[in-house]
Amino acid sequence: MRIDVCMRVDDLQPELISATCAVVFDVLRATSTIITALANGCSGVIPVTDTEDAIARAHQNRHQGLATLLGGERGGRKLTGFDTGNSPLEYSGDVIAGKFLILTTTNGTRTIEVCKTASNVYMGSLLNARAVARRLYNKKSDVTLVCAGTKGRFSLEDAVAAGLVMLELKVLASKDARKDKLQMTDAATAVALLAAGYEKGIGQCLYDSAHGQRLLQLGFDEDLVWCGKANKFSVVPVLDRDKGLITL
Ligand code: 3SL
Ligand code: MG
Repeated sequence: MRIDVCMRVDDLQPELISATCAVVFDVLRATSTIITALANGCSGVIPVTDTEDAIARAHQNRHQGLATLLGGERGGRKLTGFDTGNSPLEYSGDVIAGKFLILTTTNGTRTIEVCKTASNVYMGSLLNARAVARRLYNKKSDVTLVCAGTKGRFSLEDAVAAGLVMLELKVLASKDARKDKLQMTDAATAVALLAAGYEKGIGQCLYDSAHGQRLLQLGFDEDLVWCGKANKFSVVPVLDRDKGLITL
């Protein structure tokens, strides 16, 4: 199994990932939010890139009698008229269980859209890194770990989460007698080395990152604590590309 890493979504060549599984990482905060919502009983997340489309999709869902929340952010802040923002802490079980979530965010939902050409599209973050590694290792197909980045720039926290998945994959491979288990590109080796540097406290990468500092300025201190909890969940959300729906 060959593992590559795309350091920012703008570098992704959609045709090159069509034969691979893709894992989307937007640790701060879209994929952490999606993972939290689904782990707390959300019926499904519909990622939408455009705010007007998100509003229309929420109307459509409600018209069909489906319990639905409209969530999302621009500039990190909840959008006017939306039910919820993009903080994972807003999606506790009492709020989200049994409901669909229409979610639009600046980088994360765009990255999910771009990855739709992949054979399978999973959601990854620090919260579920071990579970993602297990799913990928069992599947044995080639993989592209796709870091969303922030507005076209590299984001440290996404690369560290991809690296944590790499470290977990290496643990699985070390226990497996098969030869030729992991073929890592230089990018995959780089993120593994990066994550290994944080092994004693991986959540620190959120405080070292530019977007983490921006969220602290906006008052989202608790989001950094939450998003830094490595392997809190064993769920691996997957996108149904035809329905545009993410479920477990
Ligand atoms: O860009 C995104 O998708 C968001 O996760 C960014 S924010 O953390 O909500 O600002
Ligand atoms: Mg981000």
